[in-house]
Amino acid sequence: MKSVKVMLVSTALFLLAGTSLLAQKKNKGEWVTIEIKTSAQCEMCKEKIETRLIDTKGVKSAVLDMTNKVVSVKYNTAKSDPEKIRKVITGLGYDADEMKADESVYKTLPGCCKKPE
Ligand SMILES: [Cu+2]
Repeated sequence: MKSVKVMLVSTALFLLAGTSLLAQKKNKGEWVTIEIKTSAQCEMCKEKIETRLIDTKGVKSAVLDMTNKVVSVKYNTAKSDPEKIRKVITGLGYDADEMKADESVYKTLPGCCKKPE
């Protein structure tokens, strides 16, 4: 009888440990890469956007390809999302996909970083 009790308790503990492990895994999120089309114009823009993105919470890497102005961003799904990442870019004065640049910041960009008229 005693061994049945021990077995039940250990089964319960095992299940508990299992579910908390699952929960932990869920909270950790996963690393995914998204591509965002920007309005970057020069190397200065590239540098600025990449640096700021890498400093953003939940972002591991950011590489802007100047041939197509697309930035590849690797982020953790538990800590960030595409919306937040696009907002970082628009906050620097650049368009991010369909999201428009922050107008007041765009106005302060050097001439070489502005979109050609
Ligand atoms: Cu620039």
